Amino acid sequence: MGKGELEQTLVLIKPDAMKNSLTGYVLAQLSEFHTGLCFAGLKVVQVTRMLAEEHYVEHRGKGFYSALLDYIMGFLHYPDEPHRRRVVAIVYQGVDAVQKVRAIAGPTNPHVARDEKPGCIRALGTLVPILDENGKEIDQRMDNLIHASATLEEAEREIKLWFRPNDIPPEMRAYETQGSEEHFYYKGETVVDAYAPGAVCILAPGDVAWASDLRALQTLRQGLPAPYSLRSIVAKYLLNRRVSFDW
Ligand code: FUP
Repeated sequence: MGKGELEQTLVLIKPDAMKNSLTGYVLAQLSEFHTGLCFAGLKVVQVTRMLAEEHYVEHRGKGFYSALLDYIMGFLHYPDEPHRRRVVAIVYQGVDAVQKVRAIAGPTNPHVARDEKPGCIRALGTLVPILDENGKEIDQRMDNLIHASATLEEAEREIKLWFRPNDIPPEMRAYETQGSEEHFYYKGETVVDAYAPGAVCILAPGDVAWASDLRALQTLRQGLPAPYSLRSIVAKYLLNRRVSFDW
């Protein structure tokens, strides 16, 4: 497989698309027949706050940030049905994967999408005003049905944020992997090498990890600064696990 053919991008089918039964429509729009792209990974995720915060880290502090987290976690579309708060996360692979998917997704703002690119997926989305405690509009939330990585760099960051290597068949992994030779446990915002009550095992000897994660974990365990935050590494290992405490 050539380098270009290994290009990957992350797509999230968000809770508004799930609620409106648009999953099949999105998959059809992005199908191999239309795009030449194929699945490298696909999973159903109940989005934790940790994952939501890391995914949208560039928007921290903005007026719509809190609403954006509630949206991707499914609270807004499924307030009374926690079991339905899910996102479908997909890694698409193939030539020009990032640009092809962005083109079919369309502009971020659904109103702009309708004006500028009728027929794109996000043209079916909507805008929701965000109000302050006095009912004054302070910002707007864009319910735009899908996320699609904007650049190759974002795609790598996002795929490593949502997917473990083992979620993707070995021949389809686009980024360097490495086998762990040690245990790594997550405990109270730190990484440690031995189990203690409340600790969660992230990696065990023999497990396959993204090489960049493993290097960062080793650095963080020594208390040194790493290029990636601990939460951006461990979030994917905490997905869909039923545990006694919340993240
Ligand atoms: P995109 O890369 O197209 O997803 O766009 P951005 O990274 O700029 O925005 C991320 C998400 O924030 C979008 F899906 C929509 C949401 N958003 C709002 O809800 N309100 C805004 O004012 C801007 C963005």
